[in-house]
Amino acid sequence: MSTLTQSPAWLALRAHQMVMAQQRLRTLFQQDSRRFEKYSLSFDDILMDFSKQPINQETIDLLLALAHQQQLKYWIDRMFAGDKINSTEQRAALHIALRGDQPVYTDGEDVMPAVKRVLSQMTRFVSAIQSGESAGYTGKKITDIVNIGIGGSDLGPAMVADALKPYWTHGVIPHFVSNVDGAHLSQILQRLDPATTLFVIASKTFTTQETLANAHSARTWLLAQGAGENDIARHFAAVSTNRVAVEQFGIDPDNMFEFWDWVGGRYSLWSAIGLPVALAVGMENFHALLAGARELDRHFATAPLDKNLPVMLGLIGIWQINFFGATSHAVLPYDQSLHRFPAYLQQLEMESNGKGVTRDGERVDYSTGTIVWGEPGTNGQHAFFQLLHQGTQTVSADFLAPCRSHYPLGNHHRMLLANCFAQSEALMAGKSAHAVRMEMEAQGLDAESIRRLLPHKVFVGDRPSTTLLFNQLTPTTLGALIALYEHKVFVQSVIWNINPFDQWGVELGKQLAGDILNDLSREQLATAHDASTNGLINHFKSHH
Ligand code: G6Q
Repeated sequence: MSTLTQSPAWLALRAHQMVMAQQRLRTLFQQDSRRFEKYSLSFDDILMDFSKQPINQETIDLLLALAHQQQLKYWIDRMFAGDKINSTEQRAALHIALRGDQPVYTDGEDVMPAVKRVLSQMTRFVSAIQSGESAGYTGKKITDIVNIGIGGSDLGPAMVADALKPYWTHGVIPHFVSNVDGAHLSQILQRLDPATTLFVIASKTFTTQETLANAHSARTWLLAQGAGENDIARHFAAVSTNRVAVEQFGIDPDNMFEFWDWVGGRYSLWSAIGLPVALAVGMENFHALLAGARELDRHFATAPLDKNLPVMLGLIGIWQINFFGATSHAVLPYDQSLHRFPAYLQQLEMESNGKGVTRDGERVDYSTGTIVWGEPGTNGQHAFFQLLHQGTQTVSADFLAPCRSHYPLGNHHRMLLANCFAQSEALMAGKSAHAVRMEMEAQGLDAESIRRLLPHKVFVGDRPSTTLLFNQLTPTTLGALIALYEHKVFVQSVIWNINPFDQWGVELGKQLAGDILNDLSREQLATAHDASTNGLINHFKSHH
């Protein structure tokens, strides 16, 4: 048994869960008219309502006791101080510095001058592209950006660029290619004019197989369309920590944007990895995104834990995962602009907290990172919500919605939000056998039909959710929302005593794919693997 699951705070929560599991959420609402006020928090224009979670004041007190026991404040301070909290890679985790305005030291050096220098370089580059001063090889203005990157070098900027589409007012359209499947790059290039296309090769290491393959194919395409070797410099930029590899690829060092090993891939959208976003929405809006995150960082670092949004969001997740046995977590944005948000969070949460050993290398005996999934509402309602309402799994859910849409269209936004609120209400309250019977009687159904149908139409309720409402999806609000989830993930990692900033599972995939690529290219049959893998390799070779 681990010290965590035997600790006083953990055992107290376990005992308390047995009490709370007997409580009906709808009864808790009936008993306390101030439940919403008591169990919701605000930060700037973000309202976080967690009153539809199975909690009372004692739950919060016990969760906070767990946070104190696990030294949450100490770990928050260490992250902000630039300590090397990513212990397996001996690195700091300083995404907060990328949007910061105060000196932050790691290895005795303030990182802020370098951060500011790259932001200034981005400003010059963005302005030159947007104004047409840096044009393509025929002298035409660049109109399309293709970001080539994968994982952390794709999901963040792709999600943000999509979410901020109303701010694409600079005549530059961003596209994102990640998959090594040739279909991804080919389908995008089919629509583009090489003379007006700029490629941004985004790779922290500049060694990732998929990204380099796509980058080489993009270059071949450009040359095949009439550009010369000397034109490459006008059409390629790179974002990386690996200057040598970027130069070897032939990218002009002036068009290389640096970042640093203290920025994790999935935490890097605030760095020059955000370049395609900045090109599409302009530097002013990119700075607004950073400012939103910076404000949330300040809140995270200074607000009391019980008033701290990321802390409470993280602790509620712990309550669900470790005490109520939630098997997954649904992210349900009622905002089409956030349609990539669940995929982005999937990486953030599952890559950060999908770990089975503690910081000290001990195997854990409790659940850590959960499965994150989701789709925008209302689409999900016509697909998987059935399982949320009546399935046998415990799934916790976050609903996210803006009060104002960027796309005012008739009554659409009211209808959207009506669905959002109705779903969380139905999940919480359910529909009792009595209510179902009354409904069917009113419809004139006979007793036999009622008896037969009744169990199918009952909703047990008590399905937990948290709702995040914000005024409008502006760059500032989006920055704050993303930072909220980044810090939520950190809070949970501290409770679980795991390192959220490494990703050995990803590294394994990179290594294995390289080995098997050699087998696929060889004449001889593969024999070095297990029978299944050899069989699959050899089948592919004979059918390719
Ligand atoms: C993120 C992960 C991973 C990484 C990609 C791309 O935290 O480390 O998703 O971002 O594997 O790596 P490169 O940016 O080095 O190409």
